[in-house]
Amino acid sequence: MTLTLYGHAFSSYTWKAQIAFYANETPFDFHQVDPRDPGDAEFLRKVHPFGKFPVLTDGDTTIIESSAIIEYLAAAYPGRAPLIPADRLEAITVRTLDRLFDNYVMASMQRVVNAYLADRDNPDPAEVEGGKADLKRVYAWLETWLEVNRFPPHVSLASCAAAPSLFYADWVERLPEGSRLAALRAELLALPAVNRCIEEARPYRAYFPPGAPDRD
Ligand SMILES: N[C@@H](CCC(=O)N[C@@H](CS)C(=O)NCC(=O)O)C(=O)O
Repeated sequence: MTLTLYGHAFSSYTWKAQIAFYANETPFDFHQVDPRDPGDAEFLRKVHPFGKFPVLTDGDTTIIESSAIIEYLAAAYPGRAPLIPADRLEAITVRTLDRLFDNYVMASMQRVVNAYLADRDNPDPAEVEGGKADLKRVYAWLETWLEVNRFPPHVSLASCAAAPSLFYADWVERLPEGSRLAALRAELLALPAVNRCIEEARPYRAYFPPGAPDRD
């Protein structure tokens, strides 16, 4: 059966799924979506209530939402990467981190990005400052968590969620220098599966609305 992943190389949630594919060397076709393409837009609207990607098709099966795609890969195409730990209690930690990175790191970074998308020259300061304040708040929580817990072995669902969210969040609000969280970001970025996403996304950096820094 052919696995097809619909997404975009610069999209953080697409990375999340791609990292799982790359870590297990699971073969797949990549369909780079162009939301201006009527066929792509219609397909996304049909399969996802908000037309969001990534989307995975496996024959007649369609999976939406990045976390569900990774759960699907772990169940249907297991490989050496412990995407979802077999131990059910360890799996809870991985799923909790996935929710934290998506709902608080990614979402707060996206809030700032959305303010620039709405008005690149005059982004709403309440949205920009609100998003940055929420990032600082979740950074502090994660720093405390990392003081007492070990991050789950790579590459798990937690790594897949943490890598793109920390990659882009740091561009919006820098991680504190010398922090455990900054060290985790560096560790994640050095993983071959993550590095591949970074390189594939490099040509699109000019699209980052607040402006991409000259690093990474
Ligand atoms: N909760 C979704 C979020 C997906 C998402 O926000 N995708 C963005 C790209 S990173 C998207 O589809 N943007 C286009 C749009 O919203 O129309 C998931 O985990 O897959």
